[in-house]
Amino acid sequence: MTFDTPITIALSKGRIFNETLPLLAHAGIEAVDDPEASRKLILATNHSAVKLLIIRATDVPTYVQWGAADIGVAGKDVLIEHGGEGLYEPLDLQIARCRLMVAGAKGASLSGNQLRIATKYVNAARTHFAAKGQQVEVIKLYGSMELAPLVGLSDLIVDLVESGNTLKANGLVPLEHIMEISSRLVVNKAAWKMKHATVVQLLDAMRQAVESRARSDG
Ligand code: PRT
Ligand code: MG
Repeated sequence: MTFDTPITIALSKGRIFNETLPLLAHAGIEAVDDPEASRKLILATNHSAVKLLIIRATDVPTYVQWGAADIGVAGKDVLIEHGGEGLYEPLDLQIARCRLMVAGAKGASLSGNQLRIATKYVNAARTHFAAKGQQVEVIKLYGSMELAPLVGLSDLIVDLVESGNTLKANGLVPLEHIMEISSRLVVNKAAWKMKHATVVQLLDAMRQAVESRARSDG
């Protein structure tokens, strides 16, 4: 691919950066610096027109919404909490996969009204319990949700589960599956129009990478 139009891509460090890099490589984009080694927040790539912004996972939709980045990669969990305003979400990258679950102490009751739910995922939790016709009290936390039921802050938590080790280490068990989570490519709505050819080219190359990996995984 050639890039005549400047393109800025917002990514978070860690699993999203690591799993997005091979997909970008399929579009011919390679990072010049390693974000784990560098303190730079704007990383150059092998194309002078393409830059990577390294930001907090929860900030990715905000940068893309306001056009500070043209494109971003964000977990579906983060997109649900953000609301998706100003964004298109054209591609499921099938990376950073996990499950959003209700968890609690073994044998904890899932039914009843006025249950207290501690979570970082307030929108997703409210929607889930409302769909079951259950009135719950949602307590917003920013991390370490597993602690809440142990000290009586909440009856249950809503959190992401991958291996289940974090729950297990704190004597909790997954109780109810809410949804499968993966990361999505998001595009600023104005960039989608103004930089259409370049964005679509990049999108198609990444889609091919996702599809060929899905085929080789069976
Ligand atoms: O860490 P930071 O506060 O900077 O932000 P973040 O946690 O939002 O970012 P990051 O990079 O950790 O996660 C980015 C995205 O990866 C999330 O938005 C999810 O879409 C996705 N993802 C995939 C996960 C996990 N797997 C995951 N296991 N995000 C978080 N976790 C956490 C989970 O919250 C829990 O604390 O890992 C713990 C559970 O893991 P297991 O393996 O013990 O079950
Ligand atoms: Mg994290």
